[in-house]
Amino acid sequence: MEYPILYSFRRCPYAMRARMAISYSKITVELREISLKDRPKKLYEVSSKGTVPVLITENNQVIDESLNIMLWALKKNAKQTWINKEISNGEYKMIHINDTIFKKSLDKYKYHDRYPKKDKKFYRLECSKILNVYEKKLAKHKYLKYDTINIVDIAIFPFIRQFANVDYIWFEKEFKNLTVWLKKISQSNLFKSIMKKYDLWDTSKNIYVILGSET
Ligand SMILES: N[C@@H](CCC(=O)N[C@@H](CS)C(=O)NCC(=O)O)C(=O)O
Repeated sequence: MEYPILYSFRRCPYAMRARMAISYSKITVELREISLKDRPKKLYEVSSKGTVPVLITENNQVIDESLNIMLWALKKNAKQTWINKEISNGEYKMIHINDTIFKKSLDKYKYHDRYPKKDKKFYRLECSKILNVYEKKLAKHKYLKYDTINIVDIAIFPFIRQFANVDYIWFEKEFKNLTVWLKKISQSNLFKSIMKKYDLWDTSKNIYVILGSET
């Protein structure tokens, strides 16, 4: 039996959210763990962008955007509760803000030495403007949209995790609600299940990974 193929990199936040949706939907994929520094030619053959994650479905459809991989996985899961049939405009907008504005400021905060025009605190403040919005939302609900976990939580979580890890003590003091939210997702079986370590993909062996967990 041939399974869908997922090109992935363990620590990539986009790949993490794709793996979480696949795992949540209990889909079996052939996981191909790659090194970003030494990407296999095959990756560029399937998608010229050369980014991860990339999914090749059982019908040979190539999906090279992590959000689309999440939606593909959720559509296969009749019991999923992360979206209401389709992703809503509001959900899409929140994820888009994360992937554009927040991601840019996050990279500058993480690698502030490479962006000497401003200092680390400036980039941290830029990120915090968006995090403050989440902090307020979490004062009303357990998760970013509702009291139950939603696609927005999962799509945004790996990026907030990166932000928190730059200076966790500061993060914890500044964002109390986000700290609780982050811990809940980080400690979930779902997240643990997708962070297992795999050997790099070797063209001579296929690594079959059965992703499947409960939130
Ligand atoms: N919009 C893409 C972004 C994926 C992405 O940028 N992945 C990073 C790894 S975290 C990557 O492959 N970077 C290599 C590059 O940009 O050449 C998605 O959501 O899948």
